[in-house]
Amino acid sequence: MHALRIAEEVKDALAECRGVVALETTIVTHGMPYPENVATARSLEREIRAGGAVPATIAVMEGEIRVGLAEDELERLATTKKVLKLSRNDLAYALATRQAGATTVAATMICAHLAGIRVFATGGIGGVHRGAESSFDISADLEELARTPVAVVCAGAKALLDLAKTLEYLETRGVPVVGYGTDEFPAFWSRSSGLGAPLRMDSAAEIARMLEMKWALGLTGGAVIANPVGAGDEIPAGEIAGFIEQAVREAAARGIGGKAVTPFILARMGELTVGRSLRTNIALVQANARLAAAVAGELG
Ligand code: PSU
Ligand code: MN
Repeated sequence: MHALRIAEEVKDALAECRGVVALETTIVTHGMPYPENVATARSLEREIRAGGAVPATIAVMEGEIRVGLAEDELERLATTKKVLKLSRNDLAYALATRQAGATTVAATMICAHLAGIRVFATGGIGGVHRGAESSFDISADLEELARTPVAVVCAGAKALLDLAKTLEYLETRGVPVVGYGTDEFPAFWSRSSGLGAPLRMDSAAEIARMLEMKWALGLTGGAVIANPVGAGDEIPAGEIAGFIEQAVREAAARGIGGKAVTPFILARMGELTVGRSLRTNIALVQANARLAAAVAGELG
């Protein structure tokens, strides 16, 4: 396709049926401060390579979907002002108007699928926001998971969301949600949410078999592979709950809505926890990259 540019290394890996792991860029431009964001993005690529797979960091630049960003492209994206936060609704708009755009989970799934990539690692998916019954704010990530066949390895959904409603939505839309080595649905910064993981699997090979079976059956859509942050890196739920409540309250009080909500709350959490939430976010996404590489390697 005209607007899709796949890096040579990624193309070769796909042609040789080697593992490839997609990475998103909204976490870089809207999820973490500079320069930790660039350092983290590079560390994810290293983790994936160390796991025997090839990383494919995805963004929209100069009217193209780039699948596999060069080092200077990543740096440029991270330092460009006014990078769009792209989802399904505005992906074509960014391409047509040649604006720089970072891909969310939803947009990254679409681009990964166009390129033939089946596994993707991120921090935490979007979901049903607290108060969604009046705001109607439900991340497009959930619909994408229902429709596009890419497995998303994450530490659950971001804990600023209503996690119980997020799980209900995923169940309604037929998205498998797998706790990796856990019976509980992880809560991003915390290992524990108090909510059960709908499914549990304990190895990358088992996960790959489930994905192959799902897609062989013709079941559309992806899967959530929920990997709890390591015990040494987590912020226990009881310690972080108050900060989340404060950040969510401040977002509402300032009238922050739509696409701006999640970036505002993540940045505010970094301030309120004096950098601890950022360190945890970095650790969990690195662990997800490692697991994603293992799953990608097991897929036939
Ligand atoms: N994971 C992180 N940090 C992030 C995100 C995921 O650790 O910033 C991004 C993803 O791109 C996800 C988005 O799709 O947050 C969710 O945004 P929203 O709630 O507006 O749908
Ligand atoms: Mn939203």
